[in-house]
Amino acid sequence: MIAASELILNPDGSVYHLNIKPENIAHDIIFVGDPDRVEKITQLFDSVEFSTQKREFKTETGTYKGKKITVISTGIGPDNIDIVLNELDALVNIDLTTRTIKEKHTALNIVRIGTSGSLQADIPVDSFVMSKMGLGLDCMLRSYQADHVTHATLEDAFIKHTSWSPDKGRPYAVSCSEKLEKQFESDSIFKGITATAGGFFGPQGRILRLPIQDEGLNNKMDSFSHNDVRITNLEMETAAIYGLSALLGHHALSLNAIIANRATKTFSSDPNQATINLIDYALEQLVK
Ligand code: R1P
Repeated sequence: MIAASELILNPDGSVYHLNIKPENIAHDIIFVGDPDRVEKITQLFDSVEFSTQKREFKTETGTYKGKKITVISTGIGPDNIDIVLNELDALVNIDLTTRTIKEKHTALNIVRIGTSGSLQADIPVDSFVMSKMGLGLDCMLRSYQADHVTHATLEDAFIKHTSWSPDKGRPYAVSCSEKLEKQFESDSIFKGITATAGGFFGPQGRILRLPIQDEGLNNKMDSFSHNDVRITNLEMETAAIYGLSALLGHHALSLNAIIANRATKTFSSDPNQATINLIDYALEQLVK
C-alpha cells in the first residue's frame, strides 16, 4: 500500500497537483507548456467534457473528430514533468482507493506540442521538429533507476565531444516511441535529438549578467551527432517526458515549433501562428 504522504490525494480523491480523477482523462494525451495553449487546442474540438486548473496544470478533455483526447499544460521544466508523468501514471496504473498498483498496466499515448529554439542554421524559425531522442542535461531522471532506458554510448560520446563538466551531472539520452514516430512523421518535419535543459538562461547558454560555466556549449552541441543524428533543438521538457514515459511504460513523442534560431540569432515574427500550425499538424496526425 502506497502511503498518503507518498501519493497525495485531494479530499475529493483527485491527484494532488493535477487535480484530476481517473475518469477525467483520455488515454491519448497532449502536453503543452503554456496553460493558455490548452484552449488553443480544445477550441478546435467537437466538444469539451471536462476542464480544471490548479497552479500551471490546466487540463481539458474532449473529442476531436470522434477521438477522445486530453490536453494538459505542464508548465516549464523537467521538475514539472516529474509531477505530471507520475500523477498521470497513478491515475491509470494505481488503484487510488486501495493505494495499490493495478495488475493490468495501461499505456498512455503522450504527445508534446511545444516551442523550442533551433541549434542548426538550416532548421529555420517556424519549422517543426520531431524529437527522435531526448538528451537531458538536467539530471531529473538520474533520481530513478533508469539505465535500462538510457543510451550510455550516446551519453559518453556527448560528454567527450563537449568536455561536459561532471559537476553538472551525467546527461541522459532516451528514445521516443517508435509507434508514435511512425504515426506523426512526414516530409515536412525535421527529426533529430532534442536537448532538454534544466533552466532557460545559463543552462541554455544565455548570458545576461552572470558568467556561465561553458560559453561554447551551444556551438559544441550543434556540431555533435551520433549515428548520423544531430542535435536539432534545445528546450526544457522532452528528455524528461521520454525518460519517465519509458520507465512507466507509456508511449511518448515530442513535437516542437521552432520559434527561435540560436545559430542565426533570429526569432519568429509570429510565434503564435507557428504554434497554431503545429497544433493543426499534430491533431491531424493524431486522428489519421
Ligand atoms: C520556455 O520559454 C518554455 O518554452 C518552451 C520550453 O521548453 C519552456 O517550457 O516550451 P513550451 O512553449 O512548450 O513551454
